[in-house]
Parts: sequence; structure tokens; C-alpha cells
Amino acid sequence: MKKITYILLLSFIFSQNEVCFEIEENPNMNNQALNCFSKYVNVLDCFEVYAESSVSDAKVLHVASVIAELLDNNEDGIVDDQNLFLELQAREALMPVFSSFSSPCMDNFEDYYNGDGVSAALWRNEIDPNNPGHWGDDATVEEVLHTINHVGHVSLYPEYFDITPNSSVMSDAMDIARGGQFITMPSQYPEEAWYHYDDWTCDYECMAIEYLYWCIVSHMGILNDTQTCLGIDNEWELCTPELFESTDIMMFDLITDPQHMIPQSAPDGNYCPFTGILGDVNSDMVIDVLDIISTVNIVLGHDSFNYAADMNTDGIINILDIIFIVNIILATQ
Ligand SMILES: [Ca+2]
Ligand SMILES: [Ca+2]
Ligand SMILES: [Ca+2]
Ligand SMILES: [Ca+2]
Repeated sequence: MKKITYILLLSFIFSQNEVCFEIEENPNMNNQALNCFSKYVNVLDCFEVYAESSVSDAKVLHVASVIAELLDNNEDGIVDDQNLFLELQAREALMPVFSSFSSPCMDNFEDYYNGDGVSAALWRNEIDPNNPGHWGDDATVEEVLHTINHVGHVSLYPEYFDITPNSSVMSDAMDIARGGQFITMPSQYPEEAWYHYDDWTCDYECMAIEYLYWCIVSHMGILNDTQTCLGIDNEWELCTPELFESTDIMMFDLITDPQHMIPQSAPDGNYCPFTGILGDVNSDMVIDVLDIISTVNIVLGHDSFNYAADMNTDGIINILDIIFIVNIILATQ
């Protein structure tokens, strides 16, 4: 019994995600829309998380991590698209996290919030840090993407991402994906459609925001398992990256065009960018032979992994990284 407890404890420890953010106290307690939140995270200075006290720290950090991973997809600590950064910052993008659908805090928020930085909300039981973005487990990736896209991309790049009919590359692509232009929902979608969302409360613009989400996560590979493919089939048919690329050609070209800097990699719930000097393994502010010795010690297993030594950022420290450091030293001599 003792052994089982020990193993459980170990697996619990190892299942914890690494998220380099701190939960702070709500700095806006005087704001009537926000005064029922007690937990707060400022993500990369452009997107805030406000959560009720009943939401666990692990879940609050998960939301913060997913936001950061989607905005800083190469995890270098800097939002990939500076225009998007400024737009989210200017509009004070935020994600409210409520304890439940019937939370008084949610009523309060709906009554008093009058900004334009919110496009979605999360509830405690739809956040699962162990299954980032997995359909049916974790809605965090979806709701965060809705906010980033709606508050950011739509107004920032209207010729590509506007959500009104006949307005953008995306609206044209969606008309193809739905088998025609449907301002109101058709009683039945044409046979050839691959996007056939059937929620009557979701108007054309809402359909476009959902569509952009499906495209981005299909391409990331988040939907690529049998359970998810079957579960979402009545709404979205392109559940693998290959199917998405070969079927929705317009959207594949749009979201993979480097100029739009749409996140390409799926969030894994870990976000801890390295902020030191690459190559300065012993952190003495110079790159010299001592760093080679430190790196050799890591390769030999005498020391543990150090981000500063992973010169080609492939997650492994080996001879290639040593060659990189040697070349830096030779180049500066
Ligand atoms: Ca970045
Ligand atoms: Ca990550
Ligand atoms: Ca050094
Ligand atoms: Ca390496």
C-alpha cells in the first residue's frame, strides 16, 4: 500500500506542468465588473486572466500558459506578432474564469463589463491542465483562441480575417467550407460542405470565429484522434492536419502564411521561456572555455539539463551544442 501511494505521488509530481507565471491578487478590486475575482495573472503584458477563488491555481496557470503559448508560439518570451501584442494590450484583452455557469460572479461581470477585450469565458470544470486542448476535456485552447482572434486578428487584419459576409479571405473560404453563403443557418447544409455547425444562436460572424478555431487546431493536430474525429464530425469534418491541408486549401494557405504569424504548434501547458544568455552555461555573463566545461559535464551526465547550454534549442544537450559554443568563442577572439 505504501508503495502504491509512493508511485501515485511520484506520477502526480511528474504530471505537473511547468508554467513560469505567478498568480497575483486582483489589482482591480475597485472595478465593479472585476471585483469578484481574487486570482489574477498578467500574461506577457497584453492579456489578463481573472479567476474566482474556487478555481485552483493549477487551472489558472494553465489558462495563462495556453495564452502565452498561443501568442509566443516559439516560446522565446516575446509575443510573436508585435501588432497583435499592441492590439490586445490596447483593448485590454482578458479571460474571465468562473466557478460555474450559475456563478453570481458571472452575472456581475455581464452586468458591469463594458470593455471590448472579452470574447469568451471559461468555467472551472472545462479546464484540464493534463489534456491541453483535448476535445471534451479542456476548452482552454478554444476559448483563448476565440479571444485572440476576435479581439486581435479580426480588426487588425480585416482583409484576411474579417468575419462579415464578403469581407475577407476567411469569409470567402468559409462560404466554400459550408457549401454556400448562408447568412442565416440553412435547414440542411449541402452534401459537399465540411463545416456544418448547427447552433441556431450562432450568427454568421460567430460561425466565422468558430471556423477559424477549427482551422487552426486541425492544422496543429489537436483533433487528430478517433474519439475527437467522431465527436466533432457533425460540426467539422477535417480532423487531421492532412485532411485540412488537402481540403480547405484557402484556409491552409491563409493560416500557414508566415506574414500572419498564426500559431502553428499546439500548446502543451508548459511555458517557461529561457531568459538568460544562450551559451553562458555557468551564468557569469561571458561565454568562454568554462561554459564548454560545464556543457561537457551535462553531456557526461554529471550535471542536469540547462537551457543555456541547448544552443540549437532541440531539447537535447550533446556534441552539437558544444560545437556551437566553440564557434562563438572562436568568432569573438
Ligand atoms: Ca516569440
Ligand atoms: Ca509549451
Ligand atoms: Ca559563462
Ligand atoms: Ca541541443
